[in-house]
Amino acid sequence: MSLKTKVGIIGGGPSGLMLSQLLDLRGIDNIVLEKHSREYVLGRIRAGVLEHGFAELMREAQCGERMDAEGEIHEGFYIADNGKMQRVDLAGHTGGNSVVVYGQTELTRDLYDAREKMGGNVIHNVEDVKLNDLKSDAPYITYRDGDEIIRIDCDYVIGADGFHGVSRKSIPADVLQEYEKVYPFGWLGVLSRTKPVSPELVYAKNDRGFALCSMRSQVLSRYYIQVPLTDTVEDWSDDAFWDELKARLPQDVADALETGPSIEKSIAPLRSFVAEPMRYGNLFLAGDAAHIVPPTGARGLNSAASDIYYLYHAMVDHYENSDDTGLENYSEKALARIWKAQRFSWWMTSLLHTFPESISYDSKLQKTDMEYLFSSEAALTSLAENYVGLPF
Ligand code: FAS
Ligand code: PHB
Repeated sequence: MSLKTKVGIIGGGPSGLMLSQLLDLRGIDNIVLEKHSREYVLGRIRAGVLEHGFAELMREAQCGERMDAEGEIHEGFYIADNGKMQRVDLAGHTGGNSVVVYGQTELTRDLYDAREKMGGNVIHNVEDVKLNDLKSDAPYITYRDGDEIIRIDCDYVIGADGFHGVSRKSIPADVLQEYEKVYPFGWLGVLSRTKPVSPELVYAKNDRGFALCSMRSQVLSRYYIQVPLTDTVEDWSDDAFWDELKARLPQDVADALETGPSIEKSIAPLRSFVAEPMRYGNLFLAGDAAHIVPPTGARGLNSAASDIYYLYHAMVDHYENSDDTGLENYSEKALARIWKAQRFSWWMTSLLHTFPESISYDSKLQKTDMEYLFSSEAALTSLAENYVGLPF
């Protein structure tokens, strides 16, 4: 069987769904191919903080209603340095900008609901997706549905299939340039139906290791602790997790911590990764398919937002105005903002984590970086403008 569409989108995560919704609203036909079921995709616990730009994109995609009703506006967060708590005033340092605390799971649910309401074409449980004739004017995608091979002819293919997807790997090795940095630790994350310990996020630097106190709502908390790469989830009982988290927090915060059974517990390794270029012929990479950051700066999902914003406007200019400037400039423009998010995520990670093999000189630099941050309005402004999101 064969299908035809203007834009073939591989990946039904936030990147693919957001682009599909925005294009459909402008009458640009598209099909989304997703490897897993909707339930599986919604079962993944990931990001929790949305930049101003991402929230605006959700509203433009007519998916922002629940986010605006249930999400929390945060105008600051805390950094605890071995017990000393200091607040980063995001609004004060960015002329009033803020972030929205709203889980990726919920925003992905909103995007799926919006796709369904518009009769969007999202095909789940696809197998053996292959990208073909990407350098031609008539690229096509094939995938297997049971014993049948389905062909989708399209003008453009969007690779929004995440770090482990097939799209990036469809770019020839002699064309693709990959940049990677792997960190010597991971994050053990716990979700619990407990009241968040603080009204704003707490990023804790501690000689025992980094910890983060976040939330999904006033009754759903999200906590992380830095762990060695050799640790497994089985090594950490709930009690052991809560004890270690308390040991890394300022005493008054630890004393206020409400513990409870974990309803999700997982370990994510930390890496920085960028693939260049983000375009090959009529294939455009977006989101985690092209770049990954350590979650310390809450840039992961938010980096996908600017890719989608650029691609959306480029496709509209192509189909409505026969103007391909946006498509031709996409990779360069997206990468310019991606690398700034990479820098910020690396810097936040370097500032706040304990590096097991760190030499004493680097430990002194880390201490100095923290002292400089809270002694300089310019340094705090730099942190704040990156955290709320640099302009698209
Ligand atoms: P995604 O990976 O979300 O979606 C890609 C989709 O493509 C998936 O649904 C996958 O099933 C599908 N797919 C893959 N291969 C396919 C194929 N061959 N055919 C069809 N479909 C295919 N970011 C933050 O900002 N803060 C965080 O705290 C944070 N925590 C994270 C924790 C973990 C464990 C992980 C893995 C990521 C985390 N991130 C975080 C980053 C994360 O939120 C990503 O930035 C976000 O999911 C990117 O969205 P997509 O680009 O849509 O990629
Ligand atoms: C989260 O709530 O999952 C979260 C928040 C901020 C981060 C990373 C993760 O920097």
